[in-house]
Amino acid sequence: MTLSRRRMIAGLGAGLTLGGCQKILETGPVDALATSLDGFTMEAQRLVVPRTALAREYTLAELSPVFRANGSRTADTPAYRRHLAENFANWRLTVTGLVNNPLSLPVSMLQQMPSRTQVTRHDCVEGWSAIGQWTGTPLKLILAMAGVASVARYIVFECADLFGDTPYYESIDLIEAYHPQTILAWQMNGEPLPERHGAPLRLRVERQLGYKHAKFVHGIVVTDDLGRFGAGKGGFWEDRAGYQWWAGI
Ligand SMILES: Nc1nc2c(c(=O)[nH]1)N[C@H]1C(S)=C(S)[C@@H](COP(=O)(O)O)O[C@H]1N2
Ligand SMILES: [Mo]
Repeated sequence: MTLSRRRMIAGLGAGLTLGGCQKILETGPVDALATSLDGFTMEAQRLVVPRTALAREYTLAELSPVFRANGSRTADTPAYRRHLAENFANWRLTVTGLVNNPLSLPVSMLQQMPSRTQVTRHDCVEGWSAIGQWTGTPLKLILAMAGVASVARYIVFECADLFGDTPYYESIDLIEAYHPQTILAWQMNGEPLPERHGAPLRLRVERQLGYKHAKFVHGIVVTDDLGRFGAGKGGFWEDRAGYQWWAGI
């Protein structure tokens, strides 16, 4: 089912020579068509695949020789440049919102927590995929440290990269947040997470399409209402280009 869905999107992308997310933004009708195809397959899948199922994991022999970097390849701000030069020694992941204990965690502390390593396939809505190995801290462990309030419904990820003046942001629900393969990754293919793939921390949420995998994450906000973020649809591209908030694959 995933494959046929990917073929449809890939065919769409090839036929109309879509390039980056930016191009999708510029081609409204194409995006609308992709969105309606998405809607159809997502609905069909929701009927048959349990939300808690694991995404397929691959062997190291199956790693893609080239893993494309997409969207922002850097968070090109003076502050980010400084963090990069300091090897992220002063980067903090803040956890705020509907939590009992707001947190501000250095990357080194996340790296000392139990971690998970997984080899998975990244599927971008534009029609390309790549297999990579990711190591990171399970999001559920971070949420457990913060103590999520019972009224919480969504987790919002705040990123350091800017599109004009607007930082990228994304959100997921609590089932995705507590899924065993949902991690804040700080390693890719056994190496420190490269800048272009979202250093020092990026979300891997393996049951969802690429745009949900927030890179350059510095803030996690626990909320009961996505309406307070951006234009209210739960993510940067959801608000700008009609991408589906539910991007399950
Ligand atoms: N902060 C941030 N996260 C982001 C993006 C972005 O532009 N900024 N692009 C998204 C998209 S569309 C995809 S496909 C993946 C690409 O991840 P990669 O660069 O590691 O391949 O990141 C996602 N996360
Ligand atoms: Mo993407």
